[in-house]
Order: sequence, then structure tokens, then C-alpha cells
Amino acid sequence: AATLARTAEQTAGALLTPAPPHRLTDVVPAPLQVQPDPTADWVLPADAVIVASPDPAALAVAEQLAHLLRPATGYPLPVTDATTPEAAGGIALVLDDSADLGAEAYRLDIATSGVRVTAATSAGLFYGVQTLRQLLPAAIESPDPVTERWALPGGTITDAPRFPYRGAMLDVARHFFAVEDVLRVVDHLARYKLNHLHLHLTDDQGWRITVDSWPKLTTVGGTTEVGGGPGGHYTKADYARIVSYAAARHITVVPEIDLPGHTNSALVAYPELAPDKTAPPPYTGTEVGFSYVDPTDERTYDFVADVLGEVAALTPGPWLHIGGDEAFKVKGEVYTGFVERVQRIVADLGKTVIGWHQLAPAAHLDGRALQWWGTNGEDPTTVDAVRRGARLIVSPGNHAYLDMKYAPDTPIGHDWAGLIDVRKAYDWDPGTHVVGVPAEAVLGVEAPLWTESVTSLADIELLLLPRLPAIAELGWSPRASHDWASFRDRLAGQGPRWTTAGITFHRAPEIPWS
Ligand code: TNX
Repeated sequence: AATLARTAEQTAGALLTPAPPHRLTDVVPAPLQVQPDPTADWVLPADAVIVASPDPAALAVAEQLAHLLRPATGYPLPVTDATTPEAAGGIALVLDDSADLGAEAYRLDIATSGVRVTAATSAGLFYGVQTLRQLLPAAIESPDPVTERWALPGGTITDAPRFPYRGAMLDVARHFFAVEDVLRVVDHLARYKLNHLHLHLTDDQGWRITVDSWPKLTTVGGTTEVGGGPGGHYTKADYARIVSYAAARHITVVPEIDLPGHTNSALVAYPELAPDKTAPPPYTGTEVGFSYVDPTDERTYDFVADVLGEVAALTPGPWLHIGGDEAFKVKGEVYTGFVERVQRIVADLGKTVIGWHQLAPAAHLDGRALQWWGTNGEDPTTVDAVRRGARLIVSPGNHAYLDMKYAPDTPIGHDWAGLIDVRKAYDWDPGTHVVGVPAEAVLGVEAPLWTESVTSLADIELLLLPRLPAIAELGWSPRASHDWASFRDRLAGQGPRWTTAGITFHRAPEIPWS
């Protein structure tokens, strides 16, 4: 009888014992250093206060944290910059540049007395908040209040990124996407501590950004897209909205105007830019490499300077991406001569050039960066450009291209660079991938999403998730922590978060989704 009573007691005890919080290591991308302290778990009280350093940028991150936590908890979570006695036991966001933390680094301390994020910059605080968010139960993603014990695992995380450039690209030219869709993509980037959004704004099938000095680029060139749909474009106000929404999430927008090829939509609008001075028909197919602006006509350089000038004026970030890929009909010295003039135009605007790695043979200038999209890490031309000073953003077609299918039965996407399942997206090293390029020359990593076959936000999310977090981990986490089994299990934990938040994703069969 005594044994039975004890068993009953134990059973009741187990039922009353709340579920343990997530483990401190259950974070994507994997943090640099994690020191769990199982005696220091913390539960968010209903009357918690969020206290931030008296700095507008720190207070803005505190407001973002409150916005993340209020819907599911239903708690008021007031934000204050005063260290009031009520603040004890809450969440503190502390700017501290003496704490030996780099520009994007943070420390997260979770103790029974409360939670503290410390960083030298508001970007660091923002990344600490993204980590904190992932350590709460998945129900925190609910848009409506839920009854839950909002526990956090005790201990300390000290974290900093491996690479300064961690990005994704959205092609809004092949298919146009509304501002709201782009903002949702920004949200996905922010969750995984990516800090650059590259917008492929122009291509044969459509021109997507207003240029006041060349208005027909959008009124004519913006009205088409792959498959014959209506296209569309961003007004300057639309673009500014994307830029500021991204900036609030510590994400820099990198605008791309693809030159000299991929320009059919511009030639339809302005035949004077075409080599034969006649307007080609609008293009809604998916071939590449046939169009180009006339590199022998001075008017082309006026056009380039006007367009890049207006885009630069709208873009607070340092980068202008000038494309340069697949200009098959502009060869040799004509091509490098064109690129060198355009690079100079960018520098004169006070911006730094990024281009696809086809730019490599052109002369070096001002810390330009090449975006490498090869499928074979042997590339002597790119290695030579790096030797002459170029830095590299690595986007291998067969690992980082989000438009590749996962498997033969993926309903949309390409396969010219192969199939990319989650493991293929994860198992490579941006620091050593291009043979002969030292890790110091690698600025970082970017995952491009081309949209020939992508027509909706659901399509975007199907291809982005769950591969984007794999690329994010390659950009953020130290190489020493690279481990497929660990990543697979941590990624599985993201599934219920997306589902709760109403985000669709591909249930990749190699991930043990719960
Ligand atoms: C190659 S990658 C392209 C794009 C296509 C893509 C499709 C690159 C710089 N150019 O024009 O959309 O393949 O995967």
C-alpha cells in the first residue's frame, strides 16, 4: 500500500510539474557560446516591465520585444527607460559599449531574478531579442492570447556573427510582389539574424522601381512579368517603406539594377538604349542572355547615371548592385569597359559596388564585392579578382539558390544547379568554398530566390522555409559548431513556431518535425 501511495504521489507530482523550458541551445542560428544554468530558469510574470537604456534605438528594440510578446501572453508589458523598483524581475535591454562586445554581438543572461540583454549597439540588442524569442514556448508566436507558462531556460549566451554580410535576395522582376509580401520576407530574415535584403529590381520581364527622369521604365517597362501577368512596380514611397521597415530590423536593402544584360524591359520603354535603336517586343518568357543596353552609345551612360543616382538617393545603405550576369552579347573589352565605367558612376555616388562574379575581369575599384554564384568552387578568374582586392559574397547555385527544387516532386522551382534539400543547403562552408579565396576575403553569404516559377507569398515561403535558416546559420554561427544532427533537431523546433504564426513552409522529410 505504501508503494502504491508513493507511486500515486509521484504520478500526481509529474502531472503538476510544468513542462521544462526549452534548452538554452535550442536556437537557430547556433549561438557562439552557451552556458546553461538549470537552477536559474525564469518565468515571465504577468506584471513584467521591459526596461531599456535611455537611448531611442534601444527603446525601439524594447518596443519591438513588447510587440512580439504582448499578443500571445496578453500581458501589458510596459516599456520604460527608468530603472524603477518595479522593473526588477523583468527584461532589461542594456546598451554598454564597455562590455567588450562587437558591433552585432550581444549577451543574454537569464537568471531567477530576471533577464538581461547587453550589447554595444541596438543591432546587438535586436539579435538578443530574436534569441530570447526562440527560447520561449512556441505558443509565443500566437496572434491571440494563450494560457502558457512563459518559461525561459537559465544561463548565459554570448553571441556574435561569423560574417558581416548575411543576406537573401528576392527577384521582384520576373514576378512582381506587393510591398506587404516583401515586408513578410523581411520578417523571416530578421528572425534568423540576416542583415541584408537584396532586391533584384530589374530584368527582361519587368522594371520595378520608379525613376523620375526615365518615367517609362515603370509606366511601360513595369507592366509585364513572366507568364503574361500584370507586373507592377514600387513607387519611391513604396521602396522607402521597405527600406525603413528593413532598417528597423537592422536589415540593409541592397538594390540591384541589372546591367548591361537582363534589360529588355528598359529597351521596350526606351528604344534609344537598344543597340539597333528599335524597341524589342515585351518579354514574358524565362530565357536569359539575349538583351543589352548599347555600350557604345553615350546616352546609355546618361541613363545609367540617372537611374543609379535616383536609386542611390533612396538607399541609405552603402551598396549598389549592378548585376553584370549573363550579358552574353557584350563580350571581352566592351564588357569590361562598360563595367568599369558603371563602377566609377557608383563610386562617384558615394556607394560601393556589388556585382555578380561575371564582373571579376574588370579593374578593381574601392572595395567592390563580387557575388559568386558558381556551382563548382574552382574559379581562377574570381580568385584573381580577389587577389586584386575584391571581397566575396558567396551564393553557390547548388547550395544557396532558393529557387532550386528540394526534390524532383517540388511543385515549383528550377533544377539547373541540382536539387537542394535542407542538408545540401546546410552542408558547405562559405569560408572555404571557393578554392583559393581566403576566409578573410569572404564578406558573407547570400541566398537568392529567383522567381520565374514563383507567383505568391505561399510560393516564396515554400522555397524559403526551411532552407533560409540553414543559410543563416552558415552566415552567423562559428564553423566549429557546424553539425547537421544538431541543426536538424533545432530546425525541427522552428516548425511549430511557423505554424503558430501562420507561416507556411515545406515539411522537408529529413527534418524530425514534431
Ligand atoms: C541565373 S544567377 C540567373 C538568373 C536566373 C537564375 C535562375 C544569375 C546571376 N542569373 O537570371 O533567374 O539563373 O535560377
